[in-house]
Amino acid sequence: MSGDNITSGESRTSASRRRSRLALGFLALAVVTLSGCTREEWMRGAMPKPITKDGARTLHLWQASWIAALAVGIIVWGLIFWCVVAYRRKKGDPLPKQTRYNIPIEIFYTAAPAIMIGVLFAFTLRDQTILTKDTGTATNHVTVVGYQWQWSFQYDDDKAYDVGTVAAPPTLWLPVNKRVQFTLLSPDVIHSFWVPDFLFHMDVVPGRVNKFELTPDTIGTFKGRCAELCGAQHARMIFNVKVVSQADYDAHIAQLRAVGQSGTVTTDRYHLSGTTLEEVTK
Ligand SMILES: [Cu+2]
Repeated sequence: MSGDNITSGESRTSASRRRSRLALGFLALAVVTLSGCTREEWMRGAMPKPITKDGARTLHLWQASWIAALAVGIIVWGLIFWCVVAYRRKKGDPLPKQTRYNIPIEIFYTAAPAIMIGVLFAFTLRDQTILTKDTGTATNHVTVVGYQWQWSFQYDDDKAYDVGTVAAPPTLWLPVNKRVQFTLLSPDVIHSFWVPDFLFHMDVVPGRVNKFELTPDTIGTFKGRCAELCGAQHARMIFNVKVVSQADYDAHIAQLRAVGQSGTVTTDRYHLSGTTLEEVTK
């Protein structure tokens, strides 16, 4: 008897030790995770700071969705904890009445999520329509070609271009505060043109001409990548974006022209003609 007591006592101690170790582990993880974020990053819901005039719209949609999700979460968690505490079964309590096929409740929990999704959908559709609108006000036009495994950027108004290679990723130069319209083309498979700090990306689909606009308003160098798993070297489809003053942009265009990268993009695989990619036969 006394031997059994010692064993169960020991296993209780080791179980509680395990629990406290687990709790400490979670606490350490929380500290590490939370301390990595500034207050501003928390307020943005871990989204990058937008570097375009248009990015605020995406950010607000993201923040509002989180607020709505948290409000629903608080109500649901609150109800769960209230039930757990208020209706905790006490010794000798009989099993409560079991409820099933309660039509009003079933209608409610079918309709409520449908309404929530409907609201999220409506706001998303509204913002997407605005963000992908062709406003006709762009004063800078760039044709982006995504191909296995890099990008080329043609500055349509300035008749110059940049072509990347896996060994030497390209840089897209954009003058600050100038509305730019991107035209996205692919000669092979689906890619996705993504600059995380734009808070926007769009697929680059062969046989389709996709367009979108934005106005970069923050000078700096930013990272870009392909956001669509497009094959073995997908991860090497990286590039940089430089948002610069008009003078710096003009200097870069002059530099491209000086090294012969003027006119329309021609690589060993394709030649760009308007929005058509002509295959180069070797
Ligand atoms: Cu790709």
